[in-house]
Amino acid sequence: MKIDRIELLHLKMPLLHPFETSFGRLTEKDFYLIKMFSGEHIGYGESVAMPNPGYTEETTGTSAYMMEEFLIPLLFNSKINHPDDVSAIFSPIRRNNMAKAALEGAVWDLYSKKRKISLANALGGTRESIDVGVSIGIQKSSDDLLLKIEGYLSEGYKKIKVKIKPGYDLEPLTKIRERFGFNIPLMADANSAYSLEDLDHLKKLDPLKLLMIEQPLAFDDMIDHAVLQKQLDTPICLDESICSAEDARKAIELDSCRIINLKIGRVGGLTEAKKIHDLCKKNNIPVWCGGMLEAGVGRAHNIAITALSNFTIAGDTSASDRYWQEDIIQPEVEMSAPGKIAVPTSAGIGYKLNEQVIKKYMIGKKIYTNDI
Ligand code: OSB
Ligand code: MG
Repeated sequence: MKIDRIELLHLKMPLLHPFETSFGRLTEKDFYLIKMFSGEHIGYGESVAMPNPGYTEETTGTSAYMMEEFLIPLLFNSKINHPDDVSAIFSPIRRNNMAKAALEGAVWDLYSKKRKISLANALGGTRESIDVGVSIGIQKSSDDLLLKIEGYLSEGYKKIKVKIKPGYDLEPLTKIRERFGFNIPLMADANSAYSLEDLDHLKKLDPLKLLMIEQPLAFDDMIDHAVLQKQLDTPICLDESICSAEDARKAIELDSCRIINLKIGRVGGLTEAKKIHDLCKKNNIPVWCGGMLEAGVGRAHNIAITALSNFTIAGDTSASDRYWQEDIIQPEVEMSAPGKIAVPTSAGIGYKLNEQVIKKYMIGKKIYTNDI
């Protein structure tokens, strides 16, 4: 598969609602859309890095720099027979997983378009539709939070994930249980806001019977999470700490978590995501697909990987209209039934680009041609 040209389109899209976590507040998505040209086909990818290095070390700017300076030249200089080759091609570069995943995703899309199969099928996915939930940022008041949850439940979302931080945890979660009962699938995501010193406090979450608590401790920790898991009934789910299949293996061996949030960008691409999926399946660790407030192309990649069999818990990939006034794809991501999104069956990611919307939000464009 020869790549003729790569375009990096820099977009800034305002979020419909600001998204607040323990690491900051986001009002717009600043990202790169990748167009990869090969013969008559175009593959699409999206860089999911955030503008600031608060979630992981990468940013929109560092991912662009790594793509331009190192990853695109490596791709142009290498022979690609299968998208699985890309991780080996990128292996001289340490980490920078979101930059790698953005380009690798476009290669996977190209590959499936050339073979005229859906990306989900190319990855080995078998589901016709996926279950989806919603991740709700920190709200100004508990009333705002309860109102939002009521809306999402009525739309059919199958999992409610609430961001928490010290001082904003037991109270909102208790109010949710009081209001909606113990039957709603509820979980909390701390984005590394606690330490083992909070052990006694975190134990107070157990009676709330959360589906799981996501990444309570440090982003790069596995040992303390194992200590905490021993003391908690609530299953720990790791997000930030799992950046590779090797990380997943170690976390499983140490019993640092009982569930894994799988994000394509965080682990460096679809090939690595599939490896983690397979490893977790073998070890009876359920996975679900996390989100990075993606625009349509990233969202489409998430839907495709979620078609794999061990994605047994609803993910964070909500419909486009939860985030955007207008999305960059056609059709937009919509629920096909309450709490479900149909997995596209047409070739590649299964969505077309909406060039008009892209033009509206594009603030820059760089073109790299393969002269080799
Ligand atoms: O921790 O899962 C996270 C968004 C940005 C960075 C990190 C996270 C999130 C979310 C939102 O929780 C998920 C989404 O709706 O895309
Ligand atoms: Mg998370």
